[in-house]
Amino acid sequence: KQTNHYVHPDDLRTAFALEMSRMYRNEVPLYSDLIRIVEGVNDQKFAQSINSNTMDRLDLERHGAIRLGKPMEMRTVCRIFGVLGMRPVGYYDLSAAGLPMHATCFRPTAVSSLAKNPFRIFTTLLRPELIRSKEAQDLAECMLAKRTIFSPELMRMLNTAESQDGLDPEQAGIFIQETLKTFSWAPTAAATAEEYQLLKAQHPILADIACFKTAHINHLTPRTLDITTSQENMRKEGMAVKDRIEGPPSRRCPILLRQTSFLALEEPIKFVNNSHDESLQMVQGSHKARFGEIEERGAAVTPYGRKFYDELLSKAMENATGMSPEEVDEQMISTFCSFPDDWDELRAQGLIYYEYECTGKSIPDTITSCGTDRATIVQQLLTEGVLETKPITYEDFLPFSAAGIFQSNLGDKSNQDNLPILKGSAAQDQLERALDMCIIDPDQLYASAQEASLEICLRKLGTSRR
Ligand code: OOG
Ligand code: NI
Repeated sequence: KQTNHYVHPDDLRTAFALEMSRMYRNEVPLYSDLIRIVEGVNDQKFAQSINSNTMDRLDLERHGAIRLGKPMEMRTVCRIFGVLGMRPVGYYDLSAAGLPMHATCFRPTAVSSLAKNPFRIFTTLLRPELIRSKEAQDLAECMLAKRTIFSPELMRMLNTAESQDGLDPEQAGIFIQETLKTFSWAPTAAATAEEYQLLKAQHPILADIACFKTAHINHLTPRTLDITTSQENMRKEGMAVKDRIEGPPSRRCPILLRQTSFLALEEPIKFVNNSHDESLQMVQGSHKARFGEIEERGAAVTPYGRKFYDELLSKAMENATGMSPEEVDEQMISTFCSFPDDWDELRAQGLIYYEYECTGKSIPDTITSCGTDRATIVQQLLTEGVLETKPITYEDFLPFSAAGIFQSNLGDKSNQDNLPILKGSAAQDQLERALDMCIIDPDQLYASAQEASLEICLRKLGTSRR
């Protein structure tokens, strides 16, 4: 079996992420400025904290987002990302936030792959049944039924990759270039101005999903070590920035994910003419969809920690109605006072996931494993400084933050308030049918990363399961 000339999925993903970033920098020059700002802040921040060990993956680290229109697109995208070593992790019900869609995140799952390059794509799928206007629903579905966002060459390469279980370097180059076409910007809409307006009036996201020939990437997001400074620097450069940072307030011990963005740009597009006669002049218009985002990642929280976070968030948001962005931030800080802000405390209370590391110190004679349960031994090893713990980075997303990001970038708030959208219930099974795959539970990944790190340490120390 000659498999060693195939490119490793981790390397394919890195090549893809780099090409995607290059493409987006060309398409949206403002994103180049964003990268420069974030790199400047990261270099400074990194210089101040020598023991940060995230730098190796940091300059590569990105997430992006795409919005898909039909189940078949989701299935194919799932196969494509599979070749890049990315699996669907987590279910996000966006109907809870008034959006007619649900989502998953494609990302690597193995600790070693995450360490190499944790590139993620937040991928939403339209749920036409949640659109109340029958006319808009029918139009969107009819337009989506007609489109193909994958080139024949891409489908051939995808089949090849799956049947031979890998791609050689030449095939990999073709695969990546063809995949990028699917996610590139096509400034000529696949809709007439009337169709576009009809969908947009119903919900701007509908127009964005259904009126184009590609599933354009709508943002890319580098990771910053200091989102507050990055946001200040964005403002200083005159970028139109979202009015507040989503997610938990600023803390000594960062948890989960904080995000902000520069607002989507109004970009010229052309609409097709009613007559479908190509020789007729196209109608000029504009569309707002593409933006640039930054994120600061903290520790992954346990289900118990997440419940606590969600409770505090909704409490703060309830109190925040009618407040200015600055007041909301203050409200968040005061509400989150009850969420411990000390790593040992967070760990002791079972609020976060962490991994174990051997410090290099050997086991003192006072510790014997005979007749003692593992939890006690581990506690002793921690107390004696033989083992230490480090929070595990949160690799996923937050549905309410995502909704905030969507909302800020769809433009025209007024027409969102009269949205005639049904609040649907979560439909994970429906998304899994589209994917033709089960969605992986992120908590299982964090829990097993924590457990595996302990196993490795105990084996190293020779105290494993005696
Ligand atoms: C996706 C928004 C969600 C995030 O970082 O939470 C997202 C979109 O606008 O399509 O990317
Ligand atoms: Ni994002």
